[in-house]
Amino acid sequence: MKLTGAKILAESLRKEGVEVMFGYPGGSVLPIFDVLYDSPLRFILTRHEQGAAHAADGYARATGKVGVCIATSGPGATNLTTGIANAYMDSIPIVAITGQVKTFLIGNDAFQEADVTGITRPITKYNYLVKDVKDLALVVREAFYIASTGRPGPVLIDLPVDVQLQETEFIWPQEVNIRGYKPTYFGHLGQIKKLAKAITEAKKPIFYIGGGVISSGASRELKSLAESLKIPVASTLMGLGGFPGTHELFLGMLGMHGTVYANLAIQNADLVISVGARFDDRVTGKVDAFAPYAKIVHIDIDPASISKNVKVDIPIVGDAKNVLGQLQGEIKEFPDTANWLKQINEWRLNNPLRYKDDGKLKPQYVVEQIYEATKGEAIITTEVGQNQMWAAQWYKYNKPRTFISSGGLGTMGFGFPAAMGAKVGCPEKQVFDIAGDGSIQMNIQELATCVCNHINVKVAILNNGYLGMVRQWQELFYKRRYSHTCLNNPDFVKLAESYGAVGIRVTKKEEVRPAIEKALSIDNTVFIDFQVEPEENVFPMVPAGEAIDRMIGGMA
Ligand SMILES: Cc1ncc(C[n+]2csc(CCOP(=O)(O)OP(=O)(O)O)c2C)c(N)n1
Repeated sequence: MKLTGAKILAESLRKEGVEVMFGYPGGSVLPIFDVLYDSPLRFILTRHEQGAAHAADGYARATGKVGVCIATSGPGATNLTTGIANAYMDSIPIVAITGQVKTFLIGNDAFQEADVTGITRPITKYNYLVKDVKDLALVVREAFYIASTGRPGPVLIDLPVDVQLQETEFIWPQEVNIRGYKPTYFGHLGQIKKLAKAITEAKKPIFYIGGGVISSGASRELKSLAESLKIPVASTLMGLGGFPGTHELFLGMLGMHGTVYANLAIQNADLVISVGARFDDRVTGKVDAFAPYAKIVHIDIDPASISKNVKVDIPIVGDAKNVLGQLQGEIKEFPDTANWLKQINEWRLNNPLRYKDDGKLKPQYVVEQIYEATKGEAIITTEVGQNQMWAAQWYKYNKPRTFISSGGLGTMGFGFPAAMGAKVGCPEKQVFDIAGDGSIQMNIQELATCVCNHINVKVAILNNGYLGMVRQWQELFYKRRYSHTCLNNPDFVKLAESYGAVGIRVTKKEEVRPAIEKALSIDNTVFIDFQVEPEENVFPMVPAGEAIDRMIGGMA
């Protein structure tokens, strides 16, 4: 039977197991929206295309499936780009579908034309402009395959409106075979043996884990290896949840706002085993001074990321789960790490994460109370800034896919729509967006999406009246010259109410816990406006470009 391009698209999405899409309509996607009118696919109308892309991203991070978003041509498509770049930087599988002007108008500056494949080339893993309806089914099949295999990432399909209307026979390709695209899933045995030997000989080994542990589902293998070898584990922001946050071998986050003991451990280690992490500058600080005494091992599915930032002694290309499984079989002798763990525990005892508890309303306290009230079982999303770092430091993530944050791009406005996507994907979980008063205003319009679709998320606004993280840098490095970082905020409680959500205001420490409990008991989206100490800072902190053991505000 012949189907139109729009119908082929819907059928193909169904074949891929897509349950939900986030998006926004327009002239160049009208045929698709017409098909959606009577399709069983759940469609969630966001209030901005950026919200749709972040929602698809949050859905993907929470569920491990591919997130899907759709927008019209021109401004709809360009509004998606921040969300696409965000997913690209954090290696998140999404498929973005955009409408395009009619094929014969492409290149003519037609109304609402934007060269979206050109614009997104550097921020997608792959992208397609479909000019012939006969290619469409295969393109969709390939797009999902590319997005979700190897190092995951966003794929874009740009679909001209006339192609959506053309008809052809719908043939679903059974297989995909893309020339030149063959991810390596298993590590080279010789390299793994080298690593096993290095581990046996090490006196001060450490695991440094990143988001790759989560995307490859390697947490179990990692835990079993770390426990049997007694090797401590430090994590990047993206890796949080990849190893249990309450485990005695866990050192917390490392890098710019990492714990003192994680940073000291890596700087004194003789073997750093990096798993699915990319040596981001927020982690390494000054690269030449990073882990100066260590042999460096890098396990990563993406060969291009190996030795990109830091020169690696033992490179291992492969899927983290497989490689750690292979490694387990190769370890013949266990290292003796007793002294090393003793030393790390001394650092830990002397330099715990801390804040001054002076009876005022502190953001760290708010995050701790969210942790207690949700028993550590919520999915936490974050915005960007101090709120993000406090959420990383003060909530403990015991399971993968429970901490969802914009790591690579650091996108303000990510957390709220991502929370929406996560809740749609995991309706049985509590989802909390830990937000700043600046960031939440970047996609606050998604309140309407939440309320209209009964997406029950909680938002904890750590309202300090400032663009806090930038203000912190101005305080520390620009002599407190607060240039354009003081905010003039709306009444968040009234604002939430005006959308049909619930707003709660908290100004005192003793109101924190009851407010959180109340929010959790309400079956609606709730904004809690925590009016926290305006000039609280995130510590410890490594100034940009310094070695990561040059921390301020955290050492005993
Ligand atoms: C889209 C975007 N614009 C600008 C920045 C730069 N930036 C990083 S943190 C920050 C301040 C965030 O303020 P707020 O959301 O109030 O959070 P706080 O740091 O106070 O917790 C800014 C402006 C960014 N990360 N993203």
